[in-house]
Amino acid sequence: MTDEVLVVAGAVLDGGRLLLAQRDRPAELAGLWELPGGKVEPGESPAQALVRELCEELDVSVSVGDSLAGVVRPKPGLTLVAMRATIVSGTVRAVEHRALRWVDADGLSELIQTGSMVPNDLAWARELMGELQVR
Ligand code: DCM
Repeated sequence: MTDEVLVVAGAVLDGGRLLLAQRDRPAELAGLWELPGGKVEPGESPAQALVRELCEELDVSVSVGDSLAGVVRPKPGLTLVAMRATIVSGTVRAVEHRALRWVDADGLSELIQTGSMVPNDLAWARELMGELQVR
């Protein structure tokens, strides 16, 4: 179906910390934190889309690794997946987001508990918590 939307988000981990981005839009999500990413365009693989999106949103080049287990289907026609990504060049900056933040397990836990995560991203946030905690 042509109206199926696939969104790919990046789990950027570096030195035991996870990169989160604070949304600026739409109003109902503004201020909440997410794994940065966006829609897979026709003809792109999810990995290609993630490289493009993180270049546009964070101004860095990344290499894409494996997918996280969680697949989120918040409504018919919308599927979200997350893939691991490693920065290969550049320094992240918030091009499209309100702010960026590197969190450890405690920082992520606090954002989850205070309802500060984009709801769709909670599946991955909980999955990533485990990895941040074992370090
Ligand atoms: N989205 C999400 N979590 C993310 C990235 C995106 O829930 N980490 C959702 C928000 C929008 C859609 O995917 O409904 C498209 O994202 P964007 O507006 O960033 O292109």
